[in-house]
Amino acid sequence: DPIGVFDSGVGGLTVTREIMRQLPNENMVYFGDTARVPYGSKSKDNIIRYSRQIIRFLQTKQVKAIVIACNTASALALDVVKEETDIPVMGVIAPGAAAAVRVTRNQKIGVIGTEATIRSHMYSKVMEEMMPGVEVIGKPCPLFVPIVEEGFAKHHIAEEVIDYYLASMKESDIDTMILGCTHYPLLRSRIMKYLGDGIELVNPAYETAMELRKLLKGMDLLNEGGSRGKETKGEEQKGPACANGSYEFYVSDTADKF
Ligand code: DGN
Repeated sequence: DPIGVFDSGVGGLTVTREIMRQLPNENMVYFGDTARVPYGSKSKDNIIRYSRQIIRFLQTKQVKAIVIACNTASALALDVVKEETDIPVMGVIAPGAAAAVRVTRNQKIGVIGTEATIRSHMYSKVMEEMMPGVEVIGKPCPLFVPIVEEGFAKHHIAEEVIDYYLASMKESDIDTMILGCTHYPLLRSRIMKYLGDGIELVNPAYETAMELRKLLKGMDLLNEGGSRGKETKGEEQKGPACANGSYEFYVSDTADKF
């Protein structure tokens, strides 16, 4: 049976890509809610409602587990929908948070994401449980999503916006920062260059694929038989993921841009 993955739109493909690389024998059904993107500015009630509808759709595809690739939906809806669903449902927040507390040496961690993700304080809550006393600085960076979607990730506009949003992170004494939105791994090298060597970036997409592997293995649901995909942790590797699975992609609006 396939793994179901969903997101507010195209962003969750960064998570799908990591799953393809790390679990190359799994089949996947992806749903991108392109009709209702962005989730980052929506209320919790609506995000829960959208997530329920998508989970119902994915279950008609006989998925064995569901990954909420969207940080916003993971932050606002995971706790609720997990209780209601009879197959495993995981999000991207806990894996990203676990990686960040593993990486930090000074217990000062930055988190960037949509307005809704940062406002939920979900990354902070999860990290505080894992590492009491950890200091977390959150910063919403809403313009990063359209910059990536409109193809400006390599344009100097991206640099200006990075400077606008991240100057305070750069000046702070965090040593780790979570890329808490599906689109941000596509700005990873730019952000890394801007922040310098002193700040380690964590990509929850990569960590989520690792956690998914553990979850499936623990439940005896993992399709093995291939080598593990290459470690990439971000945008650098081009081209297909050399995976063997079959993939289906669904969107709730026209697919041209997708
Ligand atoms: N997929 C969303 C997230 O990771 O929070 C970003 C896109 C959006 O809905 N604003």
